[in-house]
Amino acid sequence: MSADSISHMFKLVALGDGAVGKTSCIKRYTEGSFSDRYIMTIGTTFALKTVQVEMPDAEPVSARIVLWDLAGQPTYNELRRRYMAGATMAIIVYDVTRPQTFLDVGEWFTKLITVCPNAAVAVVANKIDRSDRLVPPEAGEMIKKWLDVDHYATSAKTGENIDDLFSNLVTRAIEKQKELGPIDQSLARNQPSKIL
Ligand SMILES: Nc1nc2c(ncn2[C@@H]2O[C@H](COP(=O)(O)OP(=O)(O)OP(=O)(O)O)[C@@H](O)[C@H]2O)c(=O)[nH]1
Ligand SMILES: [Mg+2]
Repeated sequence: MSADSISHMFKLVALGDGAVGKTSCIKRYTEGSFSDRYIMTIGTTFALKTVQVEMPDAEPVSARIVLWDLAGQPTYNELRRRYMAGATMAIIVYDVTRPQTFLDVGEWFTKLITVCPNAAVAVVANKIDRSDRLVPPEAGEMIKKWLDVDHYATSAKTGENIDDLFSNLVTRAIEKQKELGPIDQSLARNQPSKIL
């Protein structure tokens, strides 16, 4: 397969409580920028990114990701459920300075898995650049084993681990597609254009 033609299309959804840094992680990844100002996401927005992914024991593949950035505020529950449909990848973000956002990760995971049982999921401990961190790194290890997901400690501000988070998720999603077979692949490919 040629590396310069897009062979995979993925829908990624970002979940987690309000102000944990979902928009900031996506912006850092897709635009390489960060702002300290908080502008609450209203409803939903999306961004696009095309990536080359190195695959173990195979040629690199070119993948396009549609990143859906969903508002974390509870008012948007119903909207969020609809927009999660067809996601092949998800990040569930919490803020290491606000323990409640960590405690809510299990609930976000349940919401996601009921709509997208086959999604590749990463839980993200964001804002690790801050000196007032309250959620310890061990909590991340616990959640990784408990939910059987990837876990990354990131800073959208400095960019630490942001690229690793997304590129490893794409690799995982491609592997999952292979396991699931052609029917799920075509569903995943069609889903973003159906919604758009
Ligand atoms: N220090 C620091 N601040 C961050 C980081 N990520 C986000 N922030 C700040 O946290 C606030 C909220 O970030 P957003 O990305 O808007 O959060 P969100 O999860 O998209 O919030 P909603 O759209 O309301 O759901 C903003 O003021 C950001 O500048 C980080 O890694 N480090
Ligand atoms: Mg936002």
